[in-house]
Amino acid sequence: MTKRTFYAHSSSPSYSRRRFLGTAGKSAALTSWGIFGGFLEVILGESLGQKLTTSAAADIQSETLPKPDMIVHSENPFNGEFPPHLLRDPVTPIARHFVRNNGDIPERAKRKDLNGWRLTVDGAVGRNLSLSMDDLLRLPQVSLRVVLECAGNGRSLFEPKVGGTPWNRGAVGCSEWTGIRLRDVLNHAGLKPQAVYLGNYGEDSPPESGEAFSRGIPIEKAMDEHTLIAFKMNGQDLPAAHGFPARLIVPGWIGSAMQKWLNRIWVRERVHDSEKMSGYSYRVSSYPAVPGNTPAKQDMEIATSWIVKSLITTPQPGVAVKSTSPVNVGGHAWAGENKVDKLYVSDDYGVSWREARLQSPMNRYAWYTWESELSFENRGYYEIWARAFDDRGDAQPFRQPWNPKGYLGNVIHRVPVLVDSKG
Ligand SMILES: Nc1nc2c(c(=O)[nH]1)N[C@H]1C(S)=C(S)[C@@H](COP(=O)(O)O)O[C@H]1N2
Ligand SMILES: [Mo]
Repeated sequence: MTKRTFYAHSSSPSYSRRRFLGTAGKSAALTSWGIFGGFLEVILGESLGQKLTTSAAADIQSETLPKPDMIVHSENPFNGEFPPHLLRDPVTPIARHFVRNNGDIPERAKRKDLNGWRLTVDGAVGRNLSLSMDDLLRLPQVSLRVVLECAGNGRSLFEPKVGGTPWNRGAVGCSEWTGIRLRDVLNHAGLKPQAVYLGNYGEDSPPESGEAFSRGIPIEKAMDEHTLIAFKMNGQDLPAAHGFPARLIVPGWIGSAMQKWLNRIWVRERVHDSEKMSGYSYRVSSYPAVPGNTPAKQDMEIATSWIVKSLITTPQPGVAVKSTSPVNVGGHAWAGENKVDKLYVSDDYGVSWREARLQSPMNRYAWYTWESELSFENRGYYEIWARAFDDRGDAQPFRQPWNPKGYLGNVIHRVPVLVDSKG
């Protein structure tokens, strides 16, 4: 039997400095994603905001929180998500994108004030940088559709219950991010050979207890051509809640890697060891934990990329349908660093499965959309189940594997429907 991925970090390449140097310069990722290569060429060098999509155009201008129809988990710090049936768009409008904050939104972001803002780069670099927005905007610009999902999305589905923001399934979106490549900035600073990791900082104030939110990524991922410092979301300046004026976009990885209100990149000679990189924060056990039993700290490993997952956005849960007409079902699927290979749906508790039509995204790291039809011959209560497979053969589980903080939840999504036999 082939060994299945337990958690995302085990499916990621090992991030040794040596491997990074060995592959630098080659664009291995592009060859397997021909469509993406073309996409990149088309939009490279375009001025910010030209690449608008229909959904983007419909985005609300208002930055008031909560966004309309949002399920609010907390006001201070602000955390809110949307129910899956409001996440139908291929490109998630700003008005439907979840918000996850550990601290307060910086005043600068609320005022949209660039005055005095700099991005500093220091640590294991040839020269320290202090860059203005104008400096950054001189670099070539790129747009990418990227799934942004909180590591804790699905946390409320863990049994036994775990602490933390009780996200259901809506702490995920796929918007279009425009910015510059992080590697262009790092190359400008010049990485020293000892550089292994970034420690990223934002302008949000620390919460009452503990340090300011800071996380990091390995140099290899930082130097990947898809890793961005973004200034725009769906063609608009970043909204205050989403990181104005700049945030990281680390495609395929958990949302916490995507530092908002970015103002400092500390190039480190060791794995970043801030509070949010340590202990049980954004870490999962290196072995399948006994549900409810917290593994020792030394058995926890940093959570990196997401694992295969899908969402049913149509129909809305609990909808009443007629047995005479087929029901349209559909949603999205994504798989971190991997491709989505298949999506199956079931209406009989997983006894039989039907393959859905799966549409590849415009570029790597965007979510796939899928659709199918189901017909019901008898009245009663049914559940629509969706199960995605990635190109490594990993699939979504039927029961949620447990870890102490409820990260990387990807148990299959189930949506109830009521069928009325009278047609
Ligand atoms: N500076 C800063 N960056 C941050 C956070 C934060 O609290 N502060 N939260 C992170 C987490 S946990 C997630 S899931 C994403 C959420 O991004 P969004 O609010 O734009 O959806 O931002 C990440 N970046
Ligand atoms: Mo998150």
